[in-house]
Amino acid sequence: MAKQQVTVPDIGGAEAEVIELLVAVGDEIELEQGLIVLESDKASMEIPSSAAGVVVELLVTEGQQLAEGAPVAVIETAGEETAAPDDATAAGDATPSDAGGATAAQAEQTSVAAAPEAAAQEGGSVQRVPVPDIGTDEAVELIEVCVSVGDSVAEGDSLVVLESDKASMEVPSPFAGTIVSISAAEGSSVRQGDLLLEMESANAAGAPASDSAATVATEATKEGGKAVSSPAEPEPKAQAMPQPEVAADTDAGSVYAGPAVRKLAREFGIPLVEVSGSGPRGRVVKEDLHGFVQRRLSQPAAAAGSGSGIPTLPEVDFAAFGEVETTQRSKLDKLTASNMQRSWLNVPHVTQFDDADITELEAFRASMKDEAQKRGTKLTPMPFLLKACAVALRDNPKFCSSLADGGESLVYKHYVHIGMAVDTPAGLMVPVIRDVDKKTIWELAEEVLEVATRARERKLMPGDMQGGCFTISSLGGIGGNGFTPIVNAPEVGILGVSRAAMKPVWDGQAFVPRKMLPLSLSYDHRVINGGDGGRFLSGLVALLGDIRRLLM
Ligand code: CAO
Repeated sequence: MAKQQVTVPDIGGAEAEVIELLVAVGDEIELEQGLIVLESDKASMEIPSSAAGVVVELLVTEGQQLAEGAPVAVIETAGEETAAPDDATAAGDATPSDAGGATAAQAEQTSVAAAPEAAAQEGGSVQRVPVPDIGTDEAVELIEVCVSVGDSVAEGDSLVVLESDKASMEVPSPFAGTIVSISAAEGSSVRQGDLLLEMESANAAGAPASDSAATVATEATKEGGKAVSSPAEPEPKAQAMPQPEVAADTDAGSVYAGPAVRKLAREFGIPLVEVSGSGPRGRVVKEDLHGFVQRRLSQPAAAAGSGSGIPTLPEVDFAAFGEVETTQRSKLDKLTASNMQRSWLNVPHVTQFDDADITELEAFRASMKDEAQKRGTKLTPMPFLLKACAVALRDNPKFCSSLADGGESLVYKHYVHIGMAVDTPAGLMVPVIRDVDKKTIWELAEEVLEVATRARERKLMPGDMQGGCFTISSLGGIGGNGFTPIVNAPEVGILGVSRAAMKPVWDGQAFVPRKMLPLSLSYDHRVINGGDGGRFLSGLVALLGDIRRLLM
């Protein structure tokens, strides 16, 4: 075990305030993990650890003013004890390999690479503006392009904002002029020397207004082998990464926040301007982002009209009004509830009603009772309903379709698979009877019995409940004279069947007793209009009124 002290790197001479402690004693940290955030009147920066290990001492407190070389923390590492690192290795972006000659070489390059380069153009006033010295060889993200082609900018105006995981920085315009072209794209990775944009100088001679501004980071000195700029200098905005400006995100330009917080906010799509800062001088800290997200997540429950726009129902303490018992809902119940809600919310429903005169059908059905018994089956109205629907679907193919491509197209199914709602002790299930159009009434009668039994015994397989084109929900055996079924999306239609009853029907001369079957047809009004619905339902009524038509 060895102990290593982390000190404040070169921060350009001035003192800076500790505005945030990012670690606590006992924390296990990684190499380059931020320890504290320092902030001057010009920039905020994270001071990273120069070692991986455990924080055994934290030598600073919030609000303290620190200068270069001040001890920050002691890290216990797994390796051998080493002397306190020099400023360069403790600096924000400085890994040991950055120190010494390599970084000095970078600094050398800076004055060349960051300088606007005269483009080989007629008149010579168009200048190329590259990425200045950003104190690292690594690529950084270009998070914002602050200008557009044609914009007139003054010297020092922000052109782009760059950000690493440690700092964000503006790159200011090296001279006054007009933006001619922009090469860099938001979200791209750039390195020192990469072309950002081209500008036409406002200066008649076509030269940069001032060398110091033009070269952006050319004031960099080589202290400890590391390029730094002096914050005391009025002009340079973009400096080596240890001295980033608090990013001037246009939306969040006035927001006071450090780079890590800005990065986190961007990752979560949090508009920083809407976050109130609880840090020193109103600075937005990570906890403010957490609080913002938590508040946003809880808003739909609290505020009507927010989120999806559907106000949630308030929780009620029913026990306050009398004795209650709470039971857990089955998975099936909850699944049905969620499917129902999804369909109800997504599908614009219309329900049409009609009564089918099934007097003759019922007479026929009664006449077949013995034969059904001999066949070991039961002939309820359901097989006739299935068959009639299959014919109605054939005659009205839109009812056998589904929306696709987000509503751009309709898929017409050339098969007739009909779902049948089954009331089971475990909840509602909808097994699908396949190729109804190809089966006889006897075959359908057997299958209705068989799938209803399997549903009630919970022996249906998932595949038995898939692939339906249309659904029949019959409450005829239970009761009621009408209801509005919910479309089983992505199907577009569902038939509700209520209990048949004898009713007086006017035959033109007198009221005659007829067995009338109440039908309700719900459909997706995005696909089916009232005319389609009317044709389907009256066709169905005609088929059930005279079952010889099923043969046609
Ligand atoms: N009018 C009058 N009587 C009817 C009828 C109707 N519309 N439909 C069925 N009946 C009669 C049957 O003929 C049978 O009488 P008998 O025993 O005298 O022959 C009795 O009612 C019971 O029929 P059934 O319900 O067992 O059989 P079925 O083929 O008509 O229906 C099934 C099968 C599985 C659809 C049904 O049992 C069922 O579960 N229905 C509930 C569907 C449901 O829950 N829908 C709501 C979904 S949304 O919440």
